[in-house]
Amino acid sequence: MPIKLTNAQVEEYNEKGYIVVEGVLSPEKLAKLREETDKIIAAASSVTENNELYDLEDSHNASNPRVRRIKEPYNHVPYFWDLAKDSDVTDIVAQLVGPNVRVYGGKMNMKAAGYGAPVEWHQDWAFYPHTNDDVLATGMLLDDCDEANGPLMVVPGSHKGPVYDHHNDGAFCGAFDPDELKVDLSSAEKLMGPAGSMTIHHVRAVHGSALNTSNRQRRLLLTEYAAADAWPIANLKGGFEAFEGRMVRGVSTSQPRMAPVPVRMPFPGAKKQGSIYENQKGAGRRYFDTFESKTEAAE
Ligand SMILES: O=C(O)CCC(=O)C(=O)O
Repeated sequence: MPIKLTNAQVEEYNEKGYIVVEGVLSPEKLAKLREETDKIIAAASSVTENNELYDLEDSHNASNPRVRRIKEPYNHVPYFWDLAKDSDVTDIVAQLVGPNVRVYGGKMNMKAAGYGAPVEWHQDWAFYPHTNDDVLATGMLLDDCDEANGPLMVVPGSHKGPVYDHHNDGAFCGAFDPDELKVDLSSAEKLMGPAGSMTIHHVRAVHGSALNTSNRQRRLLLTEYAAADAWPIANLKGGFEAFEGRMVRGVSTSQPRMAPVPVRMPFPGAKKQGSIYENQKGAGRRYFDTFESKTEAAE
């Protein structure tokens, strides 16, 4: 049976800016998702540098392939698009952003056992501001996720606050200086659950995640959804046709709804182009340990 959010879950999302919904993916769909993911990862051994599909850990090499992220997998493997437009997911999204829904983008963050990279605190809104903020990201858990394998952490209520400056040294860096914040990062909650659960976080919510130091991987398939009348103001992603092709529910509109939302543009662009992991290399101060910093400290 497809899942419908209760009123309490919708209220919780509106209040805190996130929820976790268990059992969204059936065991069959989860098995297929893992199988398709394994195929993409197996093909990474022939890849030597970041490209349009792979984002690699700094320690990646052919004999020891280490993929940090699969970029926009739905552009490369049909099953990922099937999942992005699966009504088990989009009907839930529609309860939060309205009936007309478009995919903005997506990726799978791998967070491998032992070294899976952290993601510094940030707001997705700083990367892709829209004309209104009925925009969110779902995160499908491919693995059971608990405290130890690097859960996504979100600061409750931060989606109602300001958009922070994600620049350093005159360029966008996809992270903010944790010392400049007006929110209490220690209040962040961990979005955990069994495989097949789906996290949902609001586009303005402050979030991040730590290094995976456990012996279990944590793969999270993130898909960004927007109300059809929320138009991106920094990048349509692939031009108008591709943008329209990402409608997954209801009808499109060429009349954006303008809301009084705080916006900072992600320009000048990042000195380290590519994924958020690359962008954040330009950040001045880091909050989370990295595999490299931990190893150095231990030596
Ligand atoms: O994978 C994670 O835990 C964090 C993901 C995230 O916030 C991002 O990639 O924008």
